[in-house]
Amino acid sequence: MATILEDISRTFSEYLLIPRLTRANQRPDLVNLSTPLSAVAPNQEPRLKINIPVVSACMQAVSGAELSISLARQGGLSFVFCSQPIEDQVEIVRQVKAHKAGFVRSDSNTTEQTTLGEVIELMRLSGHSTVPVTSDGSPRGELKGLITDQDFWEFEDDLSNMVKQHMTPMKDVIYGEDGISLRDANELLHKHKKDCLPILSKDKRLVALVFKKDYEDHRLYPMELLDASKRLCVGAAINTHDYRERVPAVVEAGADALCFDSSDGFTEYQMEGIKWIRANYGDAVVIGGGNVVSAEGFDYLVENSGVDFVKVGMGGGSICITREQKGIGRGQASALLDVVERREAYFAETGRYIPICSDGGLANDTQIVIALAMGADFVMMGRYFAMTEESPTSKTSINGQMYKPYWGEGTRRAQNWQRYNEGMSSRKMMFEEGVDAYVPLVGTVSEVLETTLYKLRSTMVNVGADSLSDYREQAILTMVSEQSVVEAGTSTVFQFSPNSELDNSNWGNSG
Ligand code: MZP
Repeated sequence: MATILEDISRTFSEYLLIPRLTRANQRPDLVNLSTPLSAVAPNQEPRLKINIPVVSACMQAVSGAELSISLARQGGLSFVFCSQPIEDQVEIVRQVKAHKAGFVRSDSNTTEQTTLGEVIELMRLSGHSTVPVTSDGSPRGELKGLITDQDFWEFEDDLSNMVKQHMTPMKDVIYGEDGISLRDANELLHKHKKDCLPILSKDKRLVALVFKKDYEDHRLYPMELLDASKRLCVGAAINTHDYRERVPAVVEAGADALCFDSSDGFTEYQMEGIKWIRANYGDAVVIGGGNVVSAEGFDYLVENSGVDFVKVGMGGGSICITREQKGIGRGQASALLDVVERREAYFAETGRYIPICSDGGLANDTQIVIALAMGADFVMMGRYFAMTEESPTSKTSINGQMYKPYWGEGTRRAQNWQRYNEGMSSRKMMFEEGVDAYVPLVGTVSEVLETTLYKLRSTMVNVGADSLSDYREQAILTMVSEQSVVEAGTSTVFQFSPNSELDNSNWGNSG
């Protein structure tokens, strides 16, 4: 006979935190939000950490290049969706890695014999105001000089002049030698009052460029998530069908972490996939597995496959109808608590710490705060990011309000049959597990995260925590009755002007 669990399936909105002692030296801005994304071996540092406990969902309406760049600049990580051809996903990963930060490969170059008119056109197309002049016009050619938009007057100079007549020649170019640190390169820019520093090999070939603008940008984004080469970090979703081809391609493009995108990861297919990646890449690659909703699912992935982090959630996503369609899933709070309890026991037994990601169903800032208190190391969100300027969809005006389309990966529109047919060869979606919807546009990634993270930091101080691991340790949660939910609201007073401009935490819906 079937086993019936005694506990009922619970959601985040059924819990509240109890305040604990706040010390005099605690302030929200001093709280550390960094969190591991890779498994942590005993007495070792994690191989990958993120600076804020937030990642974006592996979804077409969410994780494109622009959003991935914005989120990495805030300290989080995106997982570029895999419901697209491998080469398209690779292109997005490349765009994020090439975006900026430190040493960049020069993508617009010219030669001494090019005309001024042609170089102006190149500047217009590329948006760059500084163009290296190399022997053959390639990004690795011998550097002959630099030409910038300050070196000519477009409407005064003869546009048929050669670049050579206008450029700053090599004898006057300040450059750094290959191997120079970013700090030293920035010092050279500062000392010589330059905007761009070419980095040259011993034989004077162009290797990279360092820009003053990037240094200034970095100061604006102190939490930026960068790899060892100072490039922005980005993750890539993979599936159990084509990982043998997809993984090498996204790793080669520079993906910093991989994550299986599956509605149900408690499968032999996924375990085999993780094992294949470990056999081929060892620990050089960070891999997330899931989704699971039970201790049993956690054990299966962790003990059999060597997964780095485990993603929890089934049926809670804002666009998800899996529970209605198939009668399977679990309340997100119950699922998370079950998996976290098992993770703690596993840590006590082995000394190995497995980060947990709570995926989907977060309807407002409070629920993020509760999920992290319950033991999630980070949260994955779709709707939250679909509502930002940077999500990869176009805005639409409906009755004077701006919206963005948001659709589940289980819809006919997304055609992500791989997410729902683990390992199986059928390319058909027999029925939909997601809906196609609109969500209100609420602002930029940095605007929404600023409020959310400030609230998180503030609650952490209320429970006396300096870091997310302290927070999990210190948190005491209580269940709420329906009456206390009414008490928590403002139902007994009449509000003249809801302060909606200051607070976007309901993310545009009732949550
Ligand atoms: P949410 O943040 O919008 O509530 O949920 C996002 C999560 O829902 C994703 O990370 C994924 O796990 C899940 N998802 C994506 N598509 C579907 C679907 O079509 C879905 N059912 O459930």
